[in-house]
Amino acid sequence: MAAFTDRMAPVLLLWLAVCLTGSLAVDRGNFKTCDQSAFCKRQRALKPGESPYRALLETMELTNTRLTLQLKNDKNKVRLLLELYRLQGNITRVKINELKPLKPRYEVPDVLVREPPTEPLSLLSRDENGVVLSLGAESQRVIVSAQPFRLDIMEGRDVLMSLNSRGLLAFEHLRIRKDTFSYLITSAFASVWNIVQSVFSRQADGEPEDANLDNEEEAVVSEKDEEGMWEEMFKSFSDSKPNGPSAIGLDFSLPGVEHVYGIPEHADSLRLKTTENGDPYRLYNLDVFQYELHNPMALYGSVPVMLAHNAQRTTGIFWLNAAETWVDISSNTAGKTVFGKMLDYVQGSSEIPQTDVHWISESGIIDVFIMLGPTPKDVFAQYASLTGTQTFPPLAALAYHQCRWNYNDQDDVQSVDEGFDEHDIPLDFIWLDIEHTDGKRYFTWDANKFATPKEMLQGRLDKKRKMVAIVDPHIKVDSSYKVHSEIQSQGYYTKKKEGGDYEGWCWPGNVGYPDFTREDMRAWWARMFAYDKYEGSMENLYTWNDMNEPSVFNGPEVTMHKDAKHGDWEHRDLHNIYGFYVQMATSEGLIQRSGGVERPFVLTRAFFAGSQRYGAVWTGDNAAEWGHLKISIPMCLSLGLVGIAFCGADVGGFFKSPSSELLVRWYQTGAYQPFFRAHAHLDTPRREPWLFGPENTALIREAVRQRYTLLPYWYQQFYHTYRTGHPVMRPLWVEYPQDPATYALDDAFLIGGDLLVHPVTEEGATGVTAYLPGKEEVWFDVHTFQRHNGAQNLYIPVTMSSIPVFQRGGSIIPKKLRVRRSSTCMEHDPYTLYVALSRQRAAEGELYIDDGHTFNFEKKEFIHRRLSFANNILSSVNLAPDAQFSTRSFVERILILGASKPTKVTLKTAEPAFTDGKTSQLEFEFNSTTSVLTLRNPGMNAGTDWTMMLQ
Ligand code: NBV
Repeated sequence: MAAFTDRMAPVLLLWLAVCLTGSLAVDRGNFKTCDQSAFCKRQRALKPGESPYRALLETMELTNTRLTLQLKNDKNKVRLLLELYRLQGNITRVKINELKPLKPRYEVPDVLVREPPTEPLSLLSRDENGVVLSLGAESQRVIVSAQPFRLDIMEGRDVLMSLNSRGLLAFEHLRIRKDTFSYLITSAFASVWNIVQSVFSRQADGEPEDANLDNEEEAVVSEKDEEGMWEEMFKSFSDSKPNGPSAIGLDFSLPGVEHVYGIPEHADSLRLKTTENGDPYRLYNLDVFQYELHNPMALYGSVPVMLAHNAQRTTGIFWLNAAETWVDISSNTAGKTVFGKMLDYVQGSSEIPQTDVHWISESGIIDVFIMLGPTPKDVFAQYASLTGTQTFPPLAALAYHQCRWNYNDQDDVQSVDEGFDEHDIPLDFIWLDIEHTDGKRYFTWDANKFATPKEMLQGRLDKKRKMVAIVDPHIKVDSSYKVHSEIQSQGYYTKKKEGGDYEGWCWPGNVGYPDFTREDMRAWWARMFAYDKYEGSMENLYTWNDMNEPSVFNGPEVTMHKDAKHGDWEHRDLHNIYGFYVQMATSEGLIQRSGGVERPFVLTRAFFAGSQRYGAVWTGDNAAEWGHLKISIPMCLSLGLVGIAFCGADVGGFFKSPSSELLVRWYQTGAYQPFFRAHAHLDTPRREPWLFGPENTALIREAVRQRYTLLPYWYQQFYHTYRTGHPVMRPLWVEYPQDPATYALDDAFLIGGDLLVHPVTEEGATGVTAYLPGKEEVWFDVHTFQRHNGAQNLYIPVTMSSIPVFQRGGSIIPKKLRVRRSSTCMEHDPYTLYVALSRQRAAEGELYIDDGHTFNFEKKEFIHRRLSFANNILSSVNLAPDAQFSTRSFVERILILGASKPTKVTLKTAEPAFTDGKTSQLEFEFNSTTSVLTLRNPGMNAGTDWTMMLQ
C-alpha cells in the first residue's frame, strides 16, 4: 500500500494542482497526435493519385451472393483478397484482407447481431478495364475498375460513393522481421549488389526478390523498414510490435455531399469538420482527464460509423474495426461561404460539392458496410439490422438520477432521499460511486459507511426508488479479495506480452484487468451479480461501469499497453471493444440474477458499435462550464445517429462548481435529454437541488417535474427505438432532410418527431432564436400553447423559468400530470393527451404501456395504440391486436391545441369503462384566446378502443 501511495503521488499532485488553481485543460502531451502515432503518420503521408493497387480481373469469382477478386500491389507484389456482398436492406459489404497473411488478422466478433443475410449479385458486363455488377435494387450497380483499382457504387447515373478513387488504399502486410545481424549482412550485400547492378543497369525499380517465381504469384518485394514499424516510443512508454506494421487505410469519396456526421465520441460540433489543417478525428477509447471542447481528440468511446447527408440522400459508412482508428475529412467546398458558392455557380466555375474521407486503422482487416439509405431513417434501420437496437430500458431509468462522487454513507443516502421528498422533487435513482466499496474492491461494501446495504436498499424500495452502485473492471490485486483470487486462479486476466498477468494502477492500487474478450470470463463476471454472490445487493440495485476504456493510470495514454495479450490477439487489435464487452457481461449478469425476467440497467463510459444493446452511455467527465452544457447536445446527437440512443451528460458538470444559473439551465436541458443524471466530482461542494436557494430549487423542481410528466412519451420513444433503431434525441435534419437550415444546428434537437427543444444554454440569456422547421408545419409552444408557423427563426424572450419546447402540429403526446415521488409511484396514474392539430386539422400519436420493467413485453404483454384525430374524430385503435396487457390507467383529460369550438362532444367506448354507458356527452371548455379545447374527465381506460366526435 505504501508503495502504491508513492506511485500514486503524481496523480494526486495533479489533482491537487487542479483543485488549487481551478484551471481546467486536458494535458495534450499525454495523448498522441497523428504525427506521434507511427501508423497514422505513415498512412497520412500517402499522396492521392498514386495507388499501387490493381484488380486482377482474371481472379474474379462470382457466386450468386459473393464476388471475390484479388488486388495486387504493383510495388510490393502483395496480393489482397476483396470480397463484395450485397446485403439485405440496401447495404453493400466490402471486405479486404491479405490473400495469404502470415497469420490470421483480427476480425471483430460479437458486434454484428448475426451473419448478415445476402442478396443476389449479377454480372452486367466485363472487359479488360473492369467489371460491372448489378446490385439488384433500384438500378444500383458496382463498377470495379482494374487499373488502378477503384470501386464505384452507382444508382442510375449518379455515383453514390467511390472507394479508393483517391488511391489511398494501403494494406500493410504482415511480414517477418529481418533479424538485426542478418539484416546488416544482407543490406551490406545488397549495397554491393546494387552497385554491380547499376553498373550493368539491369535492376528495374521494384523488381521481385525472386524472379524465378511464376508470374501468377510473384515474390513479395521487401520494403524498407520505417521508424515505428517494429517498435514505437511515446513518452516513456515503449510499444513492442512483434507483428510489425499492420495498418490499413482506405478512402471514400462522397460526390454531392457537404455534410458528414457521426464517428463519436468527440467533444465537437454535430456536423463534422474538415481535418486538413489539424489532426484527423481519432477513435481510441481513452480516459481523458479534463477534456477540451471542439477538437478531434479521442474520448472514452468509439463508434466507427459516419453518416453522409444531402437533400437527396443519406448514406452511411460502418468501418468494422476495433483497433485505433483515425478519420480524415476533406471537402472541396470547405471554407467557402454561401456567397462564395453562389458566385462560383453564377460564374459557372462551381464543381459538384464533394466530401472525401480517409479511414486509417492500426491493425485488423478492412470490413466496411456501406449503407445506402436513401433516407436517414433507412440508414438507421440498416445499421440496426447489423448491430441491433437500443435495449429497451426499465421505465424508471428514463426518470431522474441523483449521483455524486460520493454519497458518504447510508445516512447520507437516506437524507438525500428525504431531501427530495421534502422539496417535492421526484427521484428514481440514487447512485454510489467508488467510495462505497471496501477499498475499491468492487462487489463489496465499506463495512463502516455501508454496513447494512440491504437495509439501505430496502429503504429505497419502500419508496419505490432504486440505486446504482459502480463496478469498475479493474480488480485489486489482493489475495484476500475473492474476486481477484478467482479471476487469477482461472487465468482470466489479460496477459503481459511476455506472459503473466498484466497489471497496472488504478483506484484500488495495483490491479489486474479481466480479459472480457473471453466468453468464459464474461460468463464468470455475469454470475458475480447473482444475489448470493454479490452480497448486499437486491433487485433494486443496478450497475455503473466506469474506467472501462480501460483506464490504466500508468499506461501509455492512460490505457492498456497495446502489446498486452488477449489469448493470441494483441490488445492493439481490439482495444476499442474492451469496454463494450464489460457492459455486455454486466448487463448479462443483471438479466441472469432475475432468471431472465427483469430488464437490466447498466451505464457505461466506454463503448463501441453495438453497445446500444447493453444499456446507457454518458459523456464522461465534463466540467461546470457553459461550453460543456452546450456540447452535451451535439455529443448526444452524434451518439443517437449511430444507434446509441440512451445518452446523457453529467448535469451540473462533473469538475468545478456551477453557478446557480448554470445549474438551473443544465437541469432544464438535461430534463429533455435521454439519460438524466446529476453528478459531481468528489472535491466539489455539495449540490443537491435544494442548496441554491428557494427560487432555484423551484426552477429545478419544475424542470424535473416536466420530465416526469413526459415519461409516457419518452417510454414510447424508447420502445420505438428498440423496434426501429431511430434515435430518440434527433437532429432536426433527420425529420427535415431537405431543409439545409437544419444541417448544422448544435443548439436544438427533437425528441422523437414531435417535440422540438431549444434549451437556453447561454449565460445571462434574455432570449433565444429557435429555428422551427417545415414549411407545412405549425408548432405549439408547450407552455403557452401559442401557435407558430414552421420554416422560420423564432425569437423567444426567456426568463430563468423558460425551457423553450414546441409540439409539432399533427402530433398527439401522452403525458401524466400527477407527478409523484418516483416514476413507479405514477404507474397507474391517468393520462392527459395533448392533441396538437396540423394545418389540415389532423394529428397522430401513439401510446405504449407495459409493466415497465420485465421482458414480458417480448411475450406480447403490452398495449400499443394509435391515437388519431381526423375529420373532427379523435380515436384510439389497437396497433397490436395480438398483444395482451391491461392497465388501470384511464384518460383523464384531453387538450386539443389549435381547435375551434364545438357544440357538443360525444364519446363512444367499445366497452363501458369509467363511463356508465357506451355513448356519452363530454363536458368541455374552449379558450378562444389560445384556441385550446379541453375535454375534462372523458374517463375511458387507456388500453381500450374509443372514438370521440366533435360537432
Ligand atoms: O469513480 C469516480 C469517477 C466518477 O465519478 C466519474 O463519473 C467517472 O467518469 N471516475 C470517473 C474516476 C475519477 C475521475 C477523475
